[in-house]
Formats: sequence, C-alpha cells, structure tokens
Amino acid sequence: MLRFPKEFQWGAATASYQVEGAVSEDGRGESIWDRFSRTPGKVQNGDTGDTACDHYHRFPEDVKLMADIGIKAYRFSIAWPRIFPDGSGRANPEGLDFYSRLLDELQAHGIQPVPTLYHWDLPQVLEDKGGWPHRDTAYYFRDYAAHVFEAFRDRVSMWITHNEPWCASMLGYGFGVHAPGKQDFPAAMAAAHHLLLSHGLAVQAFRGLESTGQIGITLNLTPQYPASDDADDRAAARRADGFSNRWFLDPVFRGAYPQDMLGVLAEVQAAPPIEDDDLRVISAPLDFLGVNYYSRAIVGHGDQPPLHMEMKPPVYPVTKMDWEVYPDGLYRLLMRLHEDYGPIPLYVTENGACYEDTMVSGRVHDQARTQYLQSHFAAALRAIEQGVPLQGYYVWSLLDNFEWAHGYERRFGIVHVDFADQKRTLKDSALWYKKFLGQQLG
Ligand code: IFM
Repeated sequence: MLRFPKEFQWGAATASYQVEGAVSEDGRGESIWDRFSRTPGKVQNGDTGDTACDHYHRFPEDVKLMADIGIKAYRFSIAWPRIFPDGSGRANPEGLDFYSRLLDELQAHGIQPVPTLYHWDLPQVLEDKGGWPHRDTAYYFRDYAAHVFEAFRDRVSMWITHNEPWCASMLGYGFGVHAPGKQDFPAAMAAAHHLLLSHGLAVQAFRGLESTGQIGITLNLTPQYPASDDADDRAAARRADGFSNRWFLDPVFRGAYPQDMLGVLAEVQAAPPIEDDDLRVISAPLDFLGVNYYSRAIVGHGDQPPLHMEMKPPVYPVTKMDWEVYPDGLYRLLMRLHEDYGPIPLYVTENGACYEDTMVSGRVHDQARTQYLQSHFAAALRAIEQGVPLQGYYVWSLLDNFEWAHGYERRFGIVHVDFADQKRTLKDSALWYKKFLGQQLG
C-alpha cells in the first residue's frame, strides 16, 4: 500500500469555464472562451461552456460528492468576467457572492478551498483592447486579483495566480487552437511575458495585504526526452525544455529568461517586451509551485525554425489524448524541480487521464484511469522518499467537463457527468480514490 505523510493534501481540481455554465447569469460578462467556442469550427461538435456541468447551480451536490470521496482540498478557478464583467472598474457583487457561497459550502464540509485566479477565461472586453500581448492586461489582472484577495482573504489560505501560462499564451496566441485563436508567434511571446508580469504584480499585491495565506503559480511542465543519444537530438530536447519549461521556471525562480532561448527567439524577432524591473517583479518569492503533469515528450532534431525540433511518437501506451502514460516522468520532474529550483514546496495541482468511458448498468469501470492515477501516485511517493517537499496532489478532474477545443468528447473526470440530464455517477476511479484516501487515514 502507498503510504503518504499524514498531512499530505489530497484534492481534486476543476476550472470555471470547464464546469460552471451559467454564462449569462448574475451579471457575468463575456469571456474569450464564450466568443471562441461560438465561432464555427473552433470546438469539436460546436460545443460551448454555456451549461457545462452546471456547477454554478449544482455546486452543493458536487461539494457533497467530494466530501463523500474523502477529498480534503478543492482546486477551482474564479471567473474574472463574473467579478469584473467589463474587465475592470465596478466589481459585480453577484459574481463575488457565487464564490462566497461556494466557500461556505466547502467550509461546511471541511474541504480546503484553493482558488486559481486565471484559468483562461479573460474578459472579452480586455481581449478587444489587445489581450495578453498588451501590457495593460497585466495591470488589469493585478487589480482584479487584489479585489478578490481583499474579498476572501479571511477564508482562503492558499491561492494560485495562473494556470498554465504556456497554454494561455502559446495555444491561444501562437497556435490558435485555444481562445482567442490567434496565430502570431511574437504576440504569443509577449502574452507569455505579460502573464508572468501579471503573476508577479498579483503576488506583490497579495504580500501588501500582509496576509498569512500562501500564494504560488501552476505551470504545465513536460519533461523533454531526446529521441536518441545523438548530439543534435539532445540539443533539440534542450531547446524544447527551454521553450516549454525553463521559459516559465527561470524568470519565476531565477529572475531571468534562459539565455539560450533568448538567442533562439531573437533570430525570429520574437524576443519578449521586457521593461526595467519586470524580472524583479516576476521573481517575487513564492510559497509553493503547482505542477501540472500528464506526460513526457520525445524530441528529435527537426528542420523547422526557430526551435528545430520534431516530436517523436510515444513508446508506451497512450491515453485518449494520445499522451503517453509515463509515471517515471513525474518522478524525474519532481526531482529536477527540487534540485534546480528548490527549495520550494511543490504540489501536483493536476494529474489525471482521459479515456473512453462506457456506462454499464450504472457503473463506469475505468480501470485504465485508476491504474494511471495509482502509478502516478507511486511516482510522487518515490520523490517524497527522496526528500522532495511535495505537499499535495489534485486529481484532474473531479468531473467530466468541457475539455477546451475537444468539447465534451474527452472525459477526464473521476465522476461521470451525463450532459443530457447532469446526473453525476462516481466512476470506479472515484471509488478507488475513496478507498485509497480512507487507507491514508488508517
Ligand atoms: O482540462 C485541462 C485543464 O484545463 C488544464 N490542464 C490540462 C487539462 C487536460 O487537458
């Protein structure tokens, strides 16, 4: 049996646009994902987050489900357009009230709230003014964050500024597969810089409150393995690591962008728009780092500038996302983070798997998901045994939900959601998690 430290924080995660629905209720403003998902051809089957899991109305039931499973911490995100429908200016009391009621419900069930301030639902009005490639957006984010800190500082002790700024910038502004659907590499690099700047500004605002709570950032980190021992493949993997991991880790923990990558970007006129003092702000000391891990990548040398890298096919079985199941990648990632960027407390803020689920006589026998979780928990425990200060683990996701450009086609939940009638059913993976959590108490 896997035995974790007693105080280890076991949780589950969701995100506002993926689960809430109620997109036009109680004064919520439009977000870039409302606009993007309604643009024909952008999301599979034309799905939108209009209703999603209806968590906005059903959160009491969902909190009860978590309590029943034995989950002790809930990572959710706050929708900026609920709090500031116009991006800035006057706050919307009904938006704040929704999260206040959610906090009450969590407290009543002994579940720790862990809100993320930005999980990709930028108010559309701010996108219309230039979005993340525009520096002002970072300051709007700071003001939004400061307002939320002030409103909930007495009831929230752990905050996450951003979820996966790599995805928000690169998928949204570079590759165009996420909202707002732009394909402009220099704009994506500017967006990444302003997301990081906004993170640092929010941390400054938080520290200014002299709050006793903790604050960190969540990064999606993908270990990049060279396809062979060949020097060219190794160099390509190093660049891939620079692009997806070090580009975010280095400024946050070392106050500098990786020098090798600045060179690569300068070649294509995509260097970030850094102003005096930005890196000092971005590297404001943090209380923890949130790690989202799903898989590794295998990389070889490629011809395409600027990165000259090519993704190679996986070696081991994949999930329905085509992501290779590779628990050792989590172990190595945690060890590396500790060695290269520590000491810093770590949390796995997302880990989980998408598989084809079938309901048979009211049950979902998702053995592959259970195995995925079990093997990744074991990898995390190995890291803890090696001295890595890993303090918590959040399964992605509590519920089947709106999986961005894949819509409702891809299910990550440990709880099955029937999107026709919103019925929730614990999958076998949730029942396994419940048993596992019960054993941790024993
Ligand atoms: O659903 C997403 C989540 O919003 C961010 N991290 C990865 C998950 C699975 O793709």
